[in-house]
Amino acid sequence: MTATIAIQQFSEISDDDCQALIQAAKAALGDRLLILGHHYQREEVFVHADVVGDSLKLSRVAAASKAEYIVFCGVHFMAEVADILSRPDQIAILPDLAAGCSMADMANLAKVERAWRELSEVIDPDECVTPVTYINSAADLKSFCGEHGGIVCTSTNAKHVLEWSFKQREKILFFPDQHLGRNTAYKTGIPLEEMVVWDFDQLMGGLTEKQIKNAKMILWKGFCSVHQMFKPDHIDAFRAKFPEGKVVSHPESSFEVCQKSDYVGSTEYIINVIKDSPDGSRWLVGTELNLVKRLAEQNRDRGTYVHFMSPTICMCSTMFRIDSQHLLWTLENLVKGKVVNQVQVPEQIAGQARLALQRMLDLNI
Ligand code: CIZ
Ligand code: SF4
Repeated sequence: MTATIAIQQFSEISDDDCQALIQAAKAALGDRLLILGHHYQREEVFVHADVVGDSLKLSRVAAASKAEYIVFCGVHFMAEVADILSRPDQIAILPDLAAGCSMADMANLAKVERAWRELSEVIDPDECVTPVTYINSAADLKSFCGEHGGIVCTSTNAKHVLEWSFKQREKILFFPDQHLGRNTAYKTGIPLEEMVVWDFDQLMGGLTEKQIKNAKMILWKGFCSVHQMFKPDHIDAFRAKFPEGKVVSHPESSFEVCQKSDYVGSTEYIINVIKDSPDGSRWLVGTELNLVKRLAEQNRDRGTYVHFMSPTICMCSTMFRIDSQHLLWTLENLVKGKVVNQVQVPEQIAGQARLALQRMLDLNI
């Protein structure tokens, strides 16, 4: 029996050499393999993806795929979603298991269950709160939502998901990203006064009984370390220099940044807004650096300038862990019939998580 090839054997292979070897491994695996690539992925890996997109698009592709192996160039929660939505005989793989999401890690099941228990001292959450988890969360939190009549959202469909959720129950507990929750709820017409932040390190989230009873939107105190780098001052400085320029931000950015932006939306939205803009326009973009660099590259030929919002380099450092060497390592093992870095969600979690994901997919947004 052949042994698994160790990752150490790949660390010395240059990026350039990896490119040809990855192509050869892909050719050997043919349609038994599907590589999915998230927009935030670095270029040398991104180019090998069979399908690129945001987590919503990629989760739909994973669900419809016939491939035996789904290699996800993204982060851990995305590979979990691919595993949950694919058939039991399909295998989801994450080329580096350390590629997590720091925002997803800001909520965990113990803390969310504690919040639910504490809320039940003041209101009956199963009667009046829809739990909504951003797709950037561990599978057991999606399962929690499935079990409690809740749902998953992505940044592309968050508004529709919140509208659905308010039809079910009068309040929402939204985790883990307070910014996506706040920016989206505001867009659906909820005033800031009806939103509170649940500080998971404090008893009762640091809130009074009255605050909880009056709130429509209970926002988990999580955030994305990449998107929190964008500041209103960056937008002011851009507008002072380029008054004709436009600003587009991701809703994981702060409320103040989103309010100052001309457009706010998910990665797919940002890509389309810039693609559809007139030749020669100028953009300031508040989202992950690899995507902004790609947009600058793709639009340069038509005289369109794309600027990154922060003066400091900030990219998704966890996504960055998926490099050519890890992708090649994964594929060469598959060629030899060896599966490395499989992401498998236990069925007792996957069942309810699938329910919460399916409620989202059924909205057809
Ligand atoms: O949903 C996704 O893929 C993420 C993480 C961001 C976005 O807006 O696409
Ligand atoms: Fe998570 Fe932020 Fe990276 Fe997105 S950019 S995967 S939210 S750490």
